[in-house]
Amino acid sequence: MRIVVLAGGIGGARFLRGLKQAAPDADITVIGNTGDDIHLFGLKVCPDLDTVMYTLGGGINEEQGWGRADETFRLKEELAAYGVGPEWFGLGDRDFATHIVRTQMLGAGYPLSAVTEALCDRWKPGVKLIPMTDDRVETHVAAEIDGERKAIHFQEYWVRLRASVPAEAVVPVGAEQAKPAPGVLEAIGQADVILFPPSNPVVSIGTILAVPGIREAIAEAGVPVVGLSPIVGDAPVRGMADKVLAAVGVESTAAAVAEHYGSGLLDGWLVDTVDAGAVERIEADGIRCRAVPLMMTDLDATTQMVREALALAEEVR
Ligand code: GDP
Ligand code: FO1
Ligand code: CA
Repeated sequence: MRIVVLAGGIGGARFLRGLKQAAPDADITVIGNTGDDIHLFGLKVCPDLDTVMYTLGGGINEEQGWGRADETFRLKEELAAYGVGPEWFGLGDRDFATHIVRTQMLGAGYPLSAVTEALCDRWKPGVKLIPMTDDRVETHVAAEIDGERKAIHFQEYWVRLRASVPAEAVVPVGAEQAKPAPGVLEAIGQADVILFPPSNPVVSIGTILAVPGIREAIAEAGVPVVGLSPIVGDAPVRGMADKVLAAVGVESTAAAVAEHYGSGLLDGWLVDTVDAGAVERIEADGIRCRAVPLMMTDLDATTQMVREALALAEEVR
């Protein structure tokens, strides 16, 4: 079975671990979000691609969900001693090596998709990980900061400000001109099922869908498209997705997120059992819906979630 997954960082990566366990023989292609990418210290950092790569490759900091296990911050300290920041973004020594290799290869002319493949030669994530695009896309957030309306990089909004001010707009800068990376449309066209893990609907999956051609290819693929809600009990399980959902006028409920994707895109949607009351409304919108436990507390719970998603895909096929 060929499975395509659109993934952000932590939510996507943890879901993928369950998918590998639930469908060990499947051919899995992951289309990764690159809107979170940021240039720091002259290096290209791809947080969501790295989170997927490290999580599936056994190098992730499990407690944090991002960055490397057994990490140190000597280089960051030395840079800070020169007064070189930003101090608010925690790049560790081990992680730095990834960004150096990536930046060197990009400088030599390799596209990000080829660089990602080369990095995965080391980590062997057991899936084909492709960035959504080889072109530069950067998510910016418009917000009022210190009495002034500004557009700042998504990472500055998320990590430095902890989404503490309302986001007025979320803009995937460059997306309109971006082309899907090689292999993205082909994987969608050959998929037997397409899954939206419980990733951020705006800044992870929304950004991937903003690359012209990807949304259309999914809608026209003619195979089941099934998503899992990242919102449980009217709040994100982790992080501040409610802040970016508000910016696009979507309530933080499992039903509102399903409607945001819409029945033109989604065939099936899983909500957590605490949101069972929303099933009827979602089905009335033309999206087949089931309420099952959606907390990725451990690998077995995650694997069971994935099985439910694959079962729903068979129901709507
Ligand atoms: P990020 O790029 O690291 O922010 O990760 P993603 O975009 O892939 O996923 C973030 C989303 O995952 C958040 O909105 C969380 O609510 C959701 N999430 C995290 N853990 C869980 C979980 O155990 N269950 C569900 N349903 N959602 C989760
Ligand atoms: N998230 C944080 O909250 N603080 C950090 O200092 C931080 C550093 C960082 C470094 C490398 C990397 O791959 C990810 C990192 N993240 C950090 C996570 C990440 O940038 C965000 O949580 C997601 O992109 C939000 O979607
Ligand atoms: Ca992310």
